[in-house]
Amino acid sequence: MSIRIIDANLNRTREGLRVVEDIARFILEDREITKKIKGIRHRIADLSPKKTILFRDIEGDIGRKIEDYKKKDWKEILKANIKRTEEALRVLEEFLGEEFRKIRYEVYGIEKGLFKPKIKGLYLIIDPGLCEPISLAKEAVEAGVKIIQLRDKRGDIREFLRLAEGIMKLSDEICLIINDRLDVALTVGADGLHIGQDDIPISYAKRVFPGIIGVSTHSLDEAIKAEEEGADYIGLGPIFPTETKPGLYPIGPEIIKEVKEKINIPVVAIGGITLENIEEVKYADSIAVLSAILESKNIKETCFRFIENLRFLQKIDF
Ligand code: TZP
Ligand code: MG
Repeated sequence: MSIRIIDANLNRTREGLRVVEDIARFILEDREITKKIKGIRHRIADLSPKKTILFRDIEGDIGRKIEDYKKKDWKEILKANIKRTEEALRVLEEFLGEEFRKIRYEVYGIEKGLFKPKIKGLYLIIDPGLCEPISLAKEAVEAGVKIIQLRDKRGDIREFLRLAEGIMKLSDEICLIINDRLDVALTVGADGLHIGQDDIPISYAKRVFPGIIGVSTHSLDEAIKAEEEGADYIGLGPIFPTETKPGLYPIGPEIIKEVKEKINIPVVAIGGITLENIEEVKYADSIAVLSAILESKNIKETCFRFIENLRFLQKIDF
């Protein structure tokens, strides 16, 4: 009886989506994806035939088995549940039609978004010319830092590769972004590449690099252009005066809101950001910090305070 198939697959879909939604909401803190999944759950409820439960026969289900519980991490749980949802939607499509095909394709899109690194919260830039990079990265990761950009202007590729791999090994939770060097980003399989206005153009980098690409911008026009050219996020700054990149005119925090209104990709505010002025950059999706962390006495504590302040200032609500 097909009604039992429909009942089983509606349950699989709802359960799978609920797990994915909670991971998007509480672990990834991705407001947009959470909203999308919630919308899909409601549409499925509207499309579901009523009272399929009357035909449910748990005892008589020949496929029922009790599996041993195996502990998994959230990424495995996410993968398993998204697959379970897609498979169940495929079955519902066969029995209930077209609408479920549409939903299945939407879930494929959501799946891609879920595994794409998120540019959000604190974005730490590590410059090995200014610190001992691996131990600093280790402390940062322990404090909960999720995005690290490695920026090595010294020109020694072997050293750059060694450091990039060293940071990657610290945790598979971090999104590692390589500054300038496409060859290093590709070789180590970094999550992202960050380029300036005079580096390799985005369109060329995109031909070979599968990860996210960020571009430094200093004005609204550059920000709009970067999005049009396919950047996944922009760095916007220097917001405040900074000695880390002298010679660039500070553009002030007011521009952040203006840029946010004009583009849809994440905006990373950069330049002279400290725990004292962080509130002024709260409209950015993420803030990039170099000296305020690299020069602090207690790296872990400072990272932690940046993360906590940002969480407070950017209030996550659903
Ligand atoms: N690009 C614009 S400002 C800047 C870069 C790389 C330096 C940011 O460093 P700090 O020390 O946080 O001001
Ligand atoms: Mg550069």
